[in-house]
Amino acid sequence: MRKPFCQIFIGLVGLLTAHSSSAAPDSTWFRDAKFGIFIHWGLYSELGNEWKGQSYYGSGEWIMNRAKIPATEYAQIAGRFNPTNFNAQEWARFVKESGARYLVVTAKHHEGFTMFGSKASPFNIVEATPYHHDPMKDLAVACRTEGVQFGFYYSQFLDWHEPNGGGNTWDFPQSTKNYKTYYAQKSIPQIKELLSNYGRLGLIWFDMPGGLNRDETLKFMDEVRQLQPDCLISSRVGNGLGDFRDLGDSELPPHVIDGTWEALFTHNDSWGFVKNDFDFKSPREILHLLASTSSRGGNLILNVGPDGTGRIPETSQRFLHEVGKWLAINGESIYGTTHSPIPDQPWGLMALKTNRLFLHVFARPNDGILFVPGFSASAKCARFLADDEPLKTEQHGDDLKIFLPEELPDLRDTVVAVDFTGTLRDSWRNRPQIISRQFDSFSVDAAKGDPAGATTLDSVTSSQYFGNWKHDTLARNMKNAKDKLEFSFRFLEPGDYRVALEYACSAAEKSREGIIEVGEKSLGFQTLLTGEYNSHDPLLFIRQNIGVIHIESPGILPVTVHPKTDGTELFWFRRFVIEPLR
Ligand code: JFZ
Repeated sequence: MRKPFCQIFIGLVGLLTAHSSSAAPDSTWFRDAKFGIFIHWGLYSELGNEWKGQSYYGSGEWIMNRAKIPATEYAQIAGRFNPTNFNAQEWARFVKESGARYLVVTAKHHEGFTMFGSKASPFNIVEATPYHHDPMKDLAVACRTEGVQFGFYYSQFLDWHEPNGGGNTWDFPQSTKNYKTYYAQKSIPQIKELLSNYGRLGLIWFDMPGGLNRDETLKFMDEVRQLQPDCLISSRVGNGLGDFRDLGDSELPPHVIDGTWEALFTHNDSWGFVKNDFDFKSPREILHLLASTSSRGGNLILNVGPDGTGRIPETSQRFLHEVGKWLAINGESIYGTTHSPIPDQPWGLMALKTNRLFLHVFARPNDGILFVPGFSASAKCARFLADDEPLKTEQHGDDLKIFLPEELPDLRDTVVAVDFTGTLRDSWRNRPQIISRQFDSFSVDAAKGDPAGATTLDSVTSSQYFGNWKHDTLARNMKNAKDKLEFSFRFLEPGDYRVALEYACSAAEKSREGIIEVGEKSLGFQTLLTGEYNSHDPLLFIRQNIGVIHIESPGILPVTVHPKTDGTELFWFRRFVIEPLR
């Protein structure tokens, strides 16, 4: 009796696995890599956000859409696209020396032009430009030589060149479009070319899904799986699918996120090359982004935009070289780590590797004492990664103190490695926020609070230049007195502290009364106008000093903010700023 049942069962499993080649591939290499470089490169790189004598600001790869350039006129740019400064070895070495472990390059962006040779459309770099060469072939080889994982970005739905592609309604009316035709004739054939002609790909980065339902997306993914079962697929394939999750552009999550994910930032304020954009993030800012994403359990992919000749901006080269030098010394604290069991501290943040906790010290406390709360294991030894110098430690229960010298090896991010025995309990949430006299100012973000009543914590998107998105986690919907945001603050030292609030407030909310309770003490305030919210404009915040509190003795105090009376929304609350007064 048993045997036939077993056979039926095995037969069923066999059927299921044969039907679907969509088994998720192993993403270990990606999770361990932690740092990737993104390159946006296309015909838009030739324009640099200038069209007919006019300068545009913000994401340069959108110029065709913003200037509503007719597809036939835009296509003529290809006739002068000749990237003679492109050097695949140099690009691959740049990625390698930045300390990044993977490269993602735009094979086709929304403009519809492919940076690789394609039989599916003549609108490609080999056929339509004087360059007559496939740079992606060289790049794939160069990356493999350097040991860098290689992947393509491919805009699978938006294609402003094609009548049936998504997005271009200035040339091709919506009513005439047939997306199925576009997928069948260009998108899927080109994806097959990418997966067939460039060797093994680490990943394929789809973007801006459209036109497909869940089943169709699964079928679409299957096309990839069949050609390269190990190739990871980004979540922007759509319908909640994909092998790793991409956050919103320039979004850093306030908490640990489980699973495999990637935060994406660009080095200046555009993805594609922009002539007038010199707003580059400093090496320090990049290092902080990298440590922050590792600490929350994810990857950082940082974009650079080469110009139309194939040159990566000199500032990007220099600053990423600095990042690479730091990683050569401190890489152990990034690669292969898992999220920190302990949340961000006033001095910096942490990441974990089995029995070693890495402390990224962004700022030295003025008394040189690094305070690590929630250290539930036993610390054995602590040292700088930079010079192996052992550091004195003291542990009282879950409080660990590490004594730093006067000078730190790296003012941007000094890494302290702490070896321990036992287990570090995961205590990211509901930890008291440390406030002391060790710094001049302490920020406590709304995201660290617990909403009560109708209060919600929301990621609110706003924009500076076009496509330069900003994200803030804000406490909202605090309308009635019982709609609160609750924190606990741990004051390490007695003294006077100023409490300030940072928030946005529209006309409807203006002049509402609110209360901050710190232990027994209560501070009243009235909201001030900052302006109306519009996702395509910057969201402005005010920092309002509320008052001074006197702390008699060290300890943990509950801190709550809420409206004084029932009514309209109080404000959109971003953070507390606490300053020890001297
Ligand atoms: C897309 C592109 O439109 C843009 O040009 C660039 O390539 C960027 C990396 O990706 O823009 C997006 C896509 C998704 C979100 C935001 C911008 N999102 O989910 O927040």
